Amino acid sequence: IYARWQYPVLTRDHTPLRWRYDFDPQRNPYLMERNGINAVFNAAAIKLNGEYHLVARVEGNDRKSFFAVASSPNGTNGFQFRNLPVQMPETDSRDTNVYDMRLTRHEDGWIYGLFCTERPDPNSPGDNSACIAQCGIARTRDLDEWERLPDLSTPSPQQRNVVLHPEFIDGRYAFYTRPQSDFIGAAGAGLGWGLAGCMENARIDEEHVFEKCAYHTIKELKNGQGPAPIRTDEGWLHLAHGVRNTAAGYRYVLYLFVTDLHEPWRITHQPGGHLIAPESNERIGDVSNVVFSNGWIADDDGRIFIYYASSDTRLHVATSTIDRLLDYARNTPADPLFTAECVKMRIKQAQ
Ligand code: M1P
Repeated sequence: IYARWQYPVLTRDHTPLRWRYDFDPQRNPYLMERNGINAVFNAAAIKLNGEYHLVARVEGNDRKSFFAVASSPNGTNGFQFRNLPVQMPETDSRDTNVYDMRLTRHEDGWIYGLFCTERPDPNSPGDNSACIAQCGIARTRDLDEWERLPDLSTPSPQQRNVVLHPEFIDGRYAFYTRPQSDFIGAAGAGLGWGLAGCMENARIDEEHVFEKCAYHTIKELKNGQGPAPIRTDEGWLHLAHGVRNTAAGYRYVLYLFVTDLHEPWRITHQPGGHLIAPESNERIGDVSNVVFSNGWIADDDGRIFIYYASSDTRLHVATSTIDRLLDYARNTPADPLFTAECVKMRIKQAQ
């Protein structure tokens, strides 16, 4: 279905040495690291001016994440970070942490970056575990200069994994959301859909869940939209993550589905099970047994570059084509939800 490339495309060792070391012998006589980087993972992706660009989540040893652009001439290797990380403007309410950007080249002409902004919960002062996740919005033309816009407002108390749809729907901006009851929990919910009149003060008044979690599936506990969907002749191709709970903690896998071209909230094909699950070394990292994707690139020749991170630690690429992924979506059976049906499905195929 896809080719998994052997080596990660980005790791913490790819970050420029100057971000980590002070090379002034007066200030750093022992040449020791001053600003360690813990991980480079969950990257947005876009092809611009013939180059493949990632806006990676770079996490310092101090646990704070920031965004940094790394580019490659071919999309599968040779990614190099720009000299400096992104200086993301802030709103009046400072971001404690920002992460997991999704880039959308919108038909209005802007490139939007939607990301999670995390802040302490003002209603629980002193409780360090009480925090609020919301969707931050910024836009750019070149990935260098960013204009920050007000956060997205939705009926849900918290949001993560919000993604902007690339086209207007009924003249309005359309969003994939992930309503949450609290910071971690999205139990029983699913992927939401909502419309807003503008991006300068984006506000969704009605949010409806169109892709629900389900018992004994790969998305039993929660799910989240991956990158912005890709337009194909047969519908919008979506990548998402599904999460289930286990004795060893949460397991994150990636799955694919297709929605109608004119009604992008209506699912037309949903193959059962995962498309990508953690394998070998990918299973181990800061948050083990996780694969997560918020970036993919559809090239002009039909190739697709799927950038996925493993265990919140490093970033990989898998390559496929639109044709293969559509064939996968069309012909892989949906999850029949019952063991006996799964057996019947295999017997039918074997005969
Ligand atoms: O640790 C796994 C992932 O957890 C969160 O994703 P979700 O909100 O869907 O549970 C995010 O923090 C993500 O960055 C992280 O990779």
